[in-house]
Amino acid sequence: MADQFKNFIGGEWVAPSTGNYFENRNPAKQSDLIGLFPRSGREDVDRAVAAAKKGFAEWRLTPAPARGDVLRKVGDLLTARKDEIAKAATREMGKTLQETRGDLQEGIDTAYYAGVEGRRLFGKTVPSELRNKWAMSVRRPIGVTGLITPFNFPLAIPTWKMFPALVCGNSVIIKPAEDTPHTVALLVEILEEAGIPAGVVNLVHGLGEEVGAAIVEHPEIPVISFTGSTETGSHIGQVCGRMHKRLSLEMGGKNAQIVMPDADLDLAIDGVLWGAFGTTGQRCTATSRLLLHTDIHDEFVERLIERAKKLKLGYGLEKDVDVGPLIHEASRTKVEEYFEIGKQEATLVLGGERATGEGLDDGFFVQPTIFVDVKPGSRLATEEIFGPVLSVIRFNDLDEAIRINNEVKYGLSSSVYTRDAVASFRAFQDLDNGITYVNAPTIGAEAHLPFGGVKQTGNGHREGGWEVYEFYSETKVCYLDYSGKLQRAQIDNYEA
Ligand code: UN1
Repeated sequence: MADQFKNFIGGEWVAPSTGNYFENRNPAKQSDLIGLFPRSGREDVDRAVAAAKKGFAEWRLTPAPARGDVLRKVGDLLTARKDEIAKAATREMGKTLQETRGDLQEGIDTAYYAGVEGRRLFGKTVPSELRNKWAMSVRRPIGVTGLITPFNFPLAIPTWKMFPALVCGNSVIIKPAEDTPHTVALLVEILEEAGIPAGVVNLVHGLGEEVGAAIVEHPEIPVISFTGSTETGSHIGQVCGRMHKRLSLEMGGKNAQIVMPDADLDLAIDGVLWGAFGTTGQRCTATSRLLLHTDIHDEFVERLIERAKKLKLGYGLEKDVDVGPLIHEASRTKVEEYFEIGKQEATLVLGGERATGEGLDDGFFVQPTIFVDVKPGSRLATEEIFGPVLSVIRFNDLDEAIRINNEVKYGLSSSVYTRDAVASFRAFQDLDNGITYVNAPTIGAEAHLPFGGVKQTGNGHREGGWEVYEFYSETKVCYLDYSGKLQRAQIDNYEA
């Protein structure tokens, strides 16, 4: 009998009101059943909201440095259980142990960063226009936050949302992706162990269209943060717009690595292998386009294929595995559709098929795939695939590369390999992305810097970094007039 997991509401592990559960299986070995997780309903979300409102009433009054101390403890506990949690994440998510350890490290960094931030949730003190009047701003918590997280970074992304929300004094209802519920349950267990008061963190498992929708539509959850597909994000945006909710969206990407003729080609090859095929391409920051200067194009492609051929596919807990499976059947079907689209639109030089053989037949494996002669504007060059598919595009000069980079609807990250300072600074200035790397791949965000994209990647907010603390708190301005008389702003100061 498989383990049956529970929701965490009001400080207790409870069964779903629906009595229903869904199966969570290992994407590398479908026969490995990880457990049964609650397929919760609206009633469970209502219960979580009631608990989170109670939790908030107390937590908002807990001094921010004390809230931060809880998160520093969370960082310690996560560090102590790093191996165990990372293994559980690899088992249900599929990426290699090295990658899930990195994913967790980002969560640990976020915990310590948030912990310190509790000691400096700064407002501003500003001179008033008037005599004997004091003016300042402070940061206030908002209330219950609804956090909806994806499968691909099952550790880092929930922490990016939960920890700043908590340090700012809000309470949390988190709904993890149905593919990675176990990892997030472990995170919540650690928050409980660190002493987070009852009701401050609540976990409701379930499906997006059921629990996710109930959270987004709930009138008593004023803040929503979502990372996932552009399609779902657009729908959430409409609901939150109608209900005047504060919303942070982090959605798709079609990120390019640009290689200039003066680049260190070995370094650029290392970068694209990690950017395109790490996490099996299932990152919003995945390198899905490789823009090669015509002078180095042919040599680069040849060397890249040689290296990519050597990538070892398999179960992420096994030794020397480089690339794990896709997350589920629907994802593999989608990637296979792009194999066919690519074969029509461009020239296939590597992969393009399902991966079979020893250790692969029980999971959702596909071959790392490279297309060349990809035309800017084609489906392969513009649509997010979320799989290990790299599209190579040739260019003649930096202006053209910048133009190609910018002609997709997404704008998360970009990367340029060059030794030229002018090209680097032009890239920083002209590439339409939230993040640009020089001589590093399109992935590599650090927890204390703002993460997010422009155009249809997001809605202007950032995760991580200092900016996220503004998202999870409200600015309140406080004036104190000690002049003892009525002072009329804009009248008495200028016209008296
Ligand atoms: C994502 O791609 O979905 O370096 C998030 C990065 C990661 C986070 C990526 N730490 O970009």
